[in-house]
Amino acid sequence: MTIEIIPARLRCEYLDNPLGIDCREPRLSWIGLAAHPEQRGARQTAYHILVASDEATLARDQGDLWDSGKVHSRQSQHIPYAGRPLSSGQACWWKVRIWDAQGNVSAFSEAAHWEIGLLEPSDWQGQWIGMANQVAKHEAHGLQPSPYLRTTITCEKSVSRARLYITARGLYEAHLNGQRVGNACLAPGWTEYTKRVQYQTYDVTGQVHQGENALGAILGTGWYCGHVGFGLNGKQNYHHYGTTPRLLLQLVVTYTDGSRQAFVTDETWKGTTGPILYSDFLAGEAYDARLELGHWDQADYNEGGEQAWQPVSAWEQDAIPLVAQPDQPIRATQTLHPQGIEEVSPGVYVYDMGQNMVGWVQLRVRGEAGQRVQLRFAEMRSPDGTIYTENLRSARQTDSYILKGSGDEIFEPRFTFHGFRYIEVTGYTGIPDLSALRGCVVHSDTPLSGTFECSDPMVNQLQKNITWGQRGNFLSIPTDCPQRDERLGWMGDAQIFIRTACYNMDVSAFFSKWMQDVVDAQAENGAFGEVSPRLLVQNDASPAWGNAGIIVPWTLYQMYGDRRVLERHYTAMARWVHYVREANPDLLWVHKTGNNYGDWLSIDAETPKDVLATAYFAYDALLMEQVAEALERHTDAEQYRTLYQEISEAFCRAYVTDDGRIKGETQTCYLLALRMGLLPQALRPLAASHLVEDIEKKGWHLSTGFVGVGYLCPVLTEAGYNDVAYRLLLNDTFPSWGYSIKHGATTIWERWDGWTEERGFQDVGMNSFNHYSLGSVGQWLYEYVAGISVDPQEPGFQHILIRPNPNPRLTYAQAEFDSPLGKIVSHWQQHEDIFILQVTIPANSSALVYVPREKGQAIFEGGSAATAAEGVSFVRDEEHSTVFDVVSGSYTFEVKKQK
Ligand code: RAM
Repeated sequence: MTIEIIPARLRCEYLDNPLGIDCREPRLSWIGLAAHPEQRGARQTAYHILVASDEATLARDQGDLWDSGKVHSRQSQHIPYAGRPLSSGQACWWKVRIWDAQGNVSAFSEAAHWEIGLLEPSDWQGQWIGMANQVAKHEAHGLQPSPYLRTTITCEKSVSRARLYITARGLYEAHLNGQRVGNACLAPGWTEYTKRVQYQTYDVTGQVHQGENALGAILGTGWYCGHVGFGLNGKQNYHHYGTTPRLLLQLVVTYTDGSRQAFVTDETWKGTTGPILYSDFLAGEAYDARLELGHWDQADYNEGGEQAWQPVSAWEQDAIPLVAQPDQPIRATQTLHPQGIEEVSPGVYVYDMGQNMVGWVQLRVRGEAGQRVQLRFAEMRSPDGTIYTENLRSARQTDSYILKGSGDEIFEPRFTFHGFRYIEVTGYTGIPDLSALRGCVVHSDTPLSGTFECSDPMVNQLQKNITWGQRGNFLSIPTDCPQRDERLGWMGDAQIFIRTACYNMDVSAFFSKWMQDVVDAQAENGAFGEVSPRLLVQNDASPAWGNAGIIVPWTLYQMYGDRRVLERHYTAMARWVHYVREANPDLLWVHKTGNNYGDWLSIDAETPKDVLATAYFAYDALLMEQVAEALERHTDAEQYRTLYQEISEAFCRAYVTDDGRIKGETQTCYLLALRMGLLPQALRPLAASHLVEDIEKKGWHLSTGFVGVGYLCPVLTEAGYNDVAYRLLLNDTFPSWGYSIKHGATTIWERWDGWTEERGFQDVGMNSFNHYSLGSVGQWLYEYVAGISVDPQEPGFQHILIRPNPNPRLTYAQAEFDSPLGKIVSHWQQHEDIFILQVTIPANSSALVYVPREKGQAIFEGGSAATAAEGVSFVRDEEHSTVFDVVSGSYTFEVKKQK
């Protein structure tokens, strides 16, 4: 017999071969691939994991750290390491083999590995260092020069392995022997710095050698002490956590004789300032190439040279824990080339990247020493073609480069990022052409995991805009916007968008990391924040914002099967619900409502705040019941169930009439009540019809804000108004997604009316053109149009629902999604006389497939009656579809329409 399933894509804690993790029982995952693509029903029945302390041992099929033995299980995700205790720096090599349903065993997979970081505070032997006095002396308006720090070290023996553990309060870029270390940007990333600071681990074996080596770093201010958030009304929006940046690192070298030596930051290091006059998130970077420090990061450098290097300031370590970064670093992931260039006035050039993007540009220029080129960044242009910067508020988003006059010069900033489509270039000698600039796209490097496409070009542009919005705003944390003086981790935005985000990219590690920030921002009284980390906006959270603390872990559990995230944060989640409940004994959420944003930025449709809040309170209870069940806390589950029922009843008594009208009568009122299941069965169709009446009254337009928009199309489809959902999707008159696209949007706007034909730009006080919230319709495209979703009873796509909802306005729609178990495909197309649905279900999973058909239409699969097809079993007929149970594999269902 030949094997049916083989293991692939080995991951540890969601990452490929992570270095320096600080989890003592990391979870191991793989996917099973069907050995033969045409095969159906491939599944795993057992696994065997080996973990060894080095590659050679593993190659001999020995697991000196852990040999799981043969374990009868279909589980391939999140299997906790259960071998010998792991200590700091331990390398772990692993592989797995699996058994299929026939009892055949696969070969062992390729080897994968992970490595433990520095687990104990005492592992860190160095001191924090910086150039406090020197940089503070030069600071103006919160902008300070970047310190360059260096030392030389001597490795006495030949090197077999070297690891650099490094972090900063601020940002760092590490250098070793003339080379930059790694390709992470804006490291160590943002956390609630008062509670934890992340570090990174780099394999620098190839960069360190026997003899003298130079070790150094450049520091930036970043979230720690640079500008972040509002600078409105002269408010100081820098020095949030400290005043000058600091570095802490430890280079651990293992010699070929097995001995080890650690080199650390301490008061023997030297520092100076150099060409980076400042590099700040909001202000941008100013760089004077004439002040470059030559080969400062090499061993033979003369510290007494042009720029005097001075002793650093040093500080002992404190009690704030250092933690390994658990998610993908921020990286420059792609390069965009400008699409156009225009001289808008003499010497003022405006470049168009063709895409509203986040990151920076690389400038190529030639000229004389001392000449200054300035780059200003903007999302939009004014009618006269000049860049429109009013919506940036106090963020200057300006880079400047002073030439050293040495032929071709290339400038790329280090510790800033901008949100922009247009770049204004001034001070360029000669006439710049398109090759003078290239755009570097920068974001947390979450791998793409999904695609959606259909026959309507506008919808395809919408999908692109949603993905670009996600890309640009996922920078260490989910931010609201990347351009103006804000860029904060708004909770409401994140919760409404997370499901869409999960389809587009693998955000498992990213959101697991952020959930810790959310809990770190939780107050003593149990309240989550409006933003996490809790910066500038200090008050406790609003309805629909604080609820992110429940919705985010719940979604991670659903989408990735991550039970540990629920376990870890269960107490925090329960404390939040308790906080709301204590303050609202009547079960209508009217007290402790924070800034009470309501259905933020809706269009002439003010949803009563208490209605929205109470619906979310009920939703908390509903989700907590399911969380408690998942964790087998049955008594808690029972209590949350009761709470949910009681809130629903209170909601109905207070806000719902006998004919299903809801106080406020906005679209969002109905959406919330329907989505959160608050109405008695009999009132649901009535409420849905009131919802549709309102849409019709508005000329078939939506009026929802940040909150309601996420439920709009899903609720309509579920309630039997799929056609109305499509109508809203395909609309291009105001307000609609299509309206912004018709006017050239390449990202999702913060406001439906960010720009309108009648009034032009909205209020400059708050008008971002790159905000993902209104893009939460992406969930509906994947789950309802293409029809891929997880069976809530079997999280992590162990069981899949394929339930497309076609509409005559599209001839095809197709989604692919790299689920935790492998690729899922749903692709439908319809022609005059036939509807075809192609489905792929990954090995080790199974699905219920809802094939749309009208009464009397026959369904075929692979040419014969579907009921007779291999791997397919008939479940039931519904009014508009037939439901089949299918095992893993690829299927083509055809429904022939009667003429
Ligand atoms: C603004 C932004 C943000 C939103 C808050 C309430 O700052 O629109 O996205 O969450 O308001």
